[in-house]
Amino acid sequence: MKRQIVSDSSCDIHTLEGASFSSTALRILTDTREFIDDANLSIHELLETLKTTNKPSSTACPSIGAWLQSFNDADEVFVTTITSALSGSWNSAVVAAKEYMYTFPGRKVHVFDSLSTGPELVLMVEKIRDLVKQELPFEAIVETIKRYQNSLHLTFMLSSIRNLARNGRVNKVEAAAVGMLGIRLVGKASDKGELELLSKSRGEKAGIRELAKQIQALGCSGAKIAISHCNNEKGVQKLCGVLRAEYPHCEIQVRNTGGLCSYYAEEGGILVGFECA
Ligand code: X90
Repeated sequence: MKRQIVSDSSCDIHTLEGASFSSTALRILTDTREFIDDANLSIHELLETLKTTNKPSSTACPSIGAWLQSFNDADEVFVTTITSALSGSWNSAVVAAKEYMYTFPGRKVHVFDSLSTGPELVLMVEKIRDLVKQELPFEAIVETIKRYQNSLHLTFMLSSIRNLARNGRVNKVEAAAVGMLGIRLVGKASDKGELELLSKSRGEKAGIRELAKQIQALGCSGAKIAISHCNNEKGVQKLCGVLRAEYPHCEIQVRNTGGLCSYYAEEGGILVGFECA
């Protein structure tokens, strides 16, 4: 029996060691170009292109056809998507799943709405991989992941929410913070899968401190933390210093944001997914 783990490209990874994994690309559209968020995308080129234009840009979720292809002819498919509160990705995947099961009776697809993005998706797909390795039945995996999801949080620190605001992904109060120079916005993915602002800090140092504080306040268990950042090695280093002191036995993964998260988190943005007790 063939099993496939699939996520949309908001999860920042294109391969998953020890699993048959596929990432389904979202797209980033500028006035002159279309960037496909796959393994070939140069994040540098994407960010440079965005810097040189003041014209509107946007993103697009995977098509039903793209999802169907990524299911890779498997008998059982576990799909994770970016929050359905901010993207049509989940909806598109659900339609694809229905079509797939109709076309191939007996095959199974479950689509998890992460209510989050980036590193929280990484934690989810890695947990699915572990359960697949244990050869648990399909339904048991689905139930275990639903419970696991309840123990996860995503926090972030952003220096700009220009792209979120211009694409209508933040509310008016939050959009008012656009263009505040030197301000770091710290927030989390809400229970509904929306962007929730928790505080504004003056400067990077205070922002990182605040981010670490929120991670602790939300009940981080200190077992496993996944971090994605958009060109902010320095900030991540500082954050890891604080986290390692607080959680000496924690597994901390650090990676760069992929195309979709780089577009919305923007230069300097840090996303942190973690398990809670
Ligand atoms: O369908 C599409 O075009 C994709 C739209 C995605 C919009 C939101 C992306 C957020 C990326 C920004 C900071 C973390 C926010 C977490 C809220 C759940 C990352």
